[in-house]
Amino acid sequence: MENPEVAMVFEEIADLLEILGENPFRVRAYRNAARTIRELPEPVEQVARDPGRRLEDLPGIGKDLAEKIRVIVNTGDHPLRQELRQKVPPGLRDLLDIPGLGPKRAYALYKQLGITSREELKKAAQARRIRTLRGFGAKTEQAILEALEHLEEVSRRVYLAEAKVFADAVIQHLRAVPELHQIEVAGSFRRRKETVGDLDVLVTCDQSAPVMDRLAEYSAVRDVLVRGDTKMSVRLANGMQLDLRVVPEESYGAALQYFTGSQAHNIQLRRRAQEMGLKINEYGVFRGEERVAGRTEEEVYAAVGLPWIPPELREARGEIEWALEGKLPKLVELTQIRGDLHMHTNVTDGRASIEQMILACKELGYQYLAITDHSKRVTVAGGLDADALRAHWRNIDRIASRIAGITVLKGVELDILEDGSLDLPDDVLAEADWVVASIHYGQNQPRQQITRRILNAIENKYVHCIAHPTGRLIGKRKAYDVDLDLVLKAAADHGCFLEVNAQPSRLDLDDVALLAAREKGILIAINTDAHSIDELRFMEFGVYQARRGALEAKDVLNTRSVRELRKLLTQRRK
Ligand code: DGT
Ligand code: CA
Ligand code: CA
Ligand code: ZN
Repeated sequence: MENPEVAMVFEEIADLLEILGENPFRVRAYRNAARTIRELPEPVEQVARDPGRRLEDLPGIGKDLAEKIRVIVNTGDHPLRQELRQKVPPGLRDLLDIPGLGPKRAYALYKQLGITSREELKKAAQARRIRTLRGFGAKTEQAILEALEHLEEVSRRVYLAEAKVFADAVIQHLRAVPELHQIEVAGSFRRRKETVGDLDVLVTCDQSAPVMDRLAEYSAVRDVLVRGDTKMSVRLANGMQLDLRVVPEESYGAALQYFTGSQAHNIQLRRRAQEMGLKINEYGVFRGEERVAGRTEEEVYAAVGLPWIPPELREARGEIEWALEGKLPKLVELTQIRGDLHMHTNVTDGRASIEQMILACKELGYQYLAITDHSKRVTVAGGLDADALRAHWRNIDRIASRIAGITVLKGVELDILEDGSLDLPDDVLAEADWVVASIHYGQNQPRQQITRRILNAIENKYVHCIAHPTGRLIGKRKAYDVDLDLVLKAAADHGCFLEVNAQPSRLDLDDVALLAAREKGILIAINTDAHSIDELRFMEFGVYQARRGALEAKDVLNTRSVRELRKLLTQRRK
């Protein structure tokens, strides 16, 4: 079983317990376990089966949960989940994602109106029956309707990070077939889009039957939807569909190009081919009946007079013109990242100690890191006031001095308060090596007000960087109503850095904003905002997002050496 599948069992148990009003600590325990498993860099099943390893050594996993994990990896499920499902109608869980509807309210809707799904909720809201319930009102009813519409747009898609777990596993599984030659996942996955609708897998092989047999028997495959000679579709355990296509060797490059998309990019490419008297499709590039290219993607692009274009750029945003003019960017790569400048420790809401985070960054080969725990306003995370922060920094210095070979910057994630002021005074900020400022409260303020807040932070020379500048949570919460043009302009004018937050649900700034930032010469920090050691690995997804925004190494702050970095940080404060 893949980690997300195991995690999903615990997530469902937590949701159902919460709906039933069970002890919050018990609910929390299941959620933490789910998170631990999701973030584990190796399959939890492997840990469970290794006699030399103990599941109990994983963070947040006690004896009881370890036993449950063993049951899940052995049987694919846990009886507790089945038992809880008897008590709660299945659709009720889908109501929990709707902003403003906690488990209590979801249960009230079920008990009082018999609502058991999003669809029924929508009907009830449209019929104005929600507002008749105690504690619900017309405003809530309207908010529910709007949230439902937003969810319909984005649901049924999976975060890239989750899609990658399955894509990597399927590829590894299929590679064992001796008849298989080439294999690659095309589609939005290869373009590294933030969310993925389905996986489009292309293979070449001697015989397709053994490849398809092997896919059908894969543990993460829930159903085989269709199977033909050259195409097979399956449903994976997390609900995602996977299409497998067998293509001839001489068409592999053309198929890869076609199925990588995007559709808009392909349309532009096809138009260019037509202008040259060529035809381009998933089988190759043709002049009349003659195939002039198709074996490799490079060949296909070359046939229409273009260099190979990185998939992350294939969104019809000018990449073909760049290619023609020889101006394709040399996109930043994960190996060029020299440090991570946004992370939390267990001093606030992180899960690992200062020392553990430093050692983990060293392990990743970084030259530096910044520890940026929350400032005091973020009470839910145990944010630090001036005294506590100074003590924390002394501690960081003490611990860092014992660890050679990596530079530790004393930082803070500074809250931008509702009234536009900053959560800590300048004299405290001046003592920090690195300050990232961000918004956690008052996210629904009107455009002018929330934009003004961010501008205030940018105008303060002690603030180096704005973290997750738009605040969106993909599929869950829209961006603040912020005037991004003004923010970009101010950042450029004041030499303030902006972040790509690499959390799979954030990826904020997005690709379009990054393209604009690049035009203005704004330096971007790609940060994980890690709350545990394992989350440091999200850097990969931040880099993908930066690549989608056409960023090169020179556009990224944390590709710089520690010396250059320090110079830039000092410059900002002049
Ligand atoms: P997704 O799965 O919704 O995240 O997005 P994609 O981009 O993977 O889209 P998908 O799976 O529907 O199709 C994969 C690629 O195949 C797509 O990016 C471009 C190509 N493609 C599919 N259908 C068409 C079509 O009707 N016309 C053209 N030109 N290309 C298509
Ligand atoms: Ca797809
Ligand atoms: Ca598809
Ligand atoms: Zn943070």
